[in-house]
Amino acid sequence: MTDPSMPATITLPAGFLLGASTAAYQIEGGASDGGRGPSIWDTFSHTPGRTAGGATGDVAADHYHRVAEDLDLIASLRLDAYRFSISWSRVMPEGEGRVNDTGLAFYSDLVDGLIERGVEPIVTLNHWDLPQALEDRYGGWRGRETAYAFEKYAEVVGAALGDRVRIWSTHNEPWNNSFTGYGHGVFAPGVRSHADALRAAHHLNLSHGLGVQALRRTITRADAQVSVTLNIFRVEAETPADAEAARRFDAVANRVFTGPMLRGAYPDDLIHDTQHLTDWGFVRPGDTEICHQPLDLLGINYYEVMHVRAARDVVDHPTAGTAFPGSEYVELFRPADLEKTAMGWTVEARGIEDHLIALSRDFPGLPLMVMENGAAFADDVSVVDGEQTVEDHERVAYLADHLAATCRARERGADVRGFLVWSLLDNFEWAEGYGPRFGVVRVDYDTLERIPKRSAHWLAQRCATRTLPALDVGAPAL
Ligand code: IFM
Repeated sequence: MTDPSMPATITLPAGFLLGASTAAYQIEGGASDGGRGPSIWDTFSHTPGRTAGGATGDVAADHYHRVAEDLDLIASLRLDAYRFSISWSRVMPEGEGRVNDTGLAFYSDLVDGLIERGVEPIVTLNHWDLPQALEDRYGGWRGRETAYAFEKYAEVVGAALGDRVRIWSTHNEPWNNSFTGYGHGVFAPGVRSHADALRAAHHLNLSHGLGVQALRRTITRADAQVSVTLNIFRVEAETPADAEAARRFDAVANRVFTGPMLRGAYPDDLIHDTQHLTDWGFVRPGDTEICHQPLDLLGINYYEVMHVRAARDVVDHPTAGTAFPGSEYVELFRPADLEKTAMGWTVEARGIEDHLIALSRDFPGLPLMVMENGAAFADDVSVVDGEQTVEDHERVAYLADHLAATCRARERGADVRGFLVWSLLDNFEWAEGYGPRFGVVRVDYDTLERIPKRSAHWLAQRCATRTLPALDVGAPAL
């Protein structure tokens, strides 16, 4: 007889997509190959002092040259779905106008290769690597013209891949694109201006709406699902007295995107909180209607809970060296008693469960998909019988707990359609270079050899058996 007090094995729901995510600049390399033009991340990473150890994406995981091997790797893991992003400057080297057929063919072949292997391709159009030409010509996302260039780019990609790709995201984490790139300057293009960050956020919102319209015009699959992937933060106030701090942070971090994209308006409190920085004159009549397009899916990237409390003095964000616009007196903190990843991020699986339930209530009728969840840990390579292995039990525990929490959120009514691990491969972690390793597959950066870690075998088993054994959940990392 089974003990009812023991947690049961979780069976993954039919149709639930389990897989892994990557992004172009983080894995591709081949930075000047096949007619690719430079992106703002090429320029930024080649500028001294911008990335740890001067790391660039010139080679990264060399996926551009090893795509056949990587397709076989994906197939060997039996992933349901593989999410990748398209390098805009590989497809349109100047960001607009001329289309580079070689670049487009690379992605078309990748899509075919996935479908042949029974893996669902999921495409993101913008994962931060804006063509440098658009930065030079229009000031990048500060320029309204960039939103219209994005519309054309979406049209080109939609027309080329829209007969085969079902699931699409316009942008990945526009928060980082705008606030980290144009506000804090820690990411490309390295601009430090809160007013510019808000301006960039609006043009990303506008481009999302234009991009959705362009995809709907060009995709021919009748069952297409168009989404945007946001890292909506799970914001938790330390005490009831910190509720105002939580409201402010939620406005500038989350509702600046969900307002126009999902509700058709910028929140009044956000405009009020940031009026000392900008008059919001860049929002033209009719813009928010464009931003607000019907979506089939909302992509969510979740890593940790954002714990906030009110502060007496202006608080600079620890990694950014500056405060958040309109949230100058808000402190983000990480409770000391919680486990941390190699990024210093807290491990709180219950956060994803609460988050998905809250989001499904906030946006009823809009299905959710976890497009990224994962963790960096200091992986040790050991050699067993002459073979290299990585026994990354901490990552297995992290993923098992977060997948279980996602399934619980589903059982409690959240319409979650899938869970994608960040990331398939160790990769270029932006300003942090190649130090943090998020992959379930290790990349030896000297030889570029791929070594599936214990977590890759764990993921393959989940995909094959469609179960998550209770033993894995809450298991201490060995
Ligand atoms: O590597 C990034 C990814 O590009 C976007 N989401 C968070 C990941 C980990 O920092």
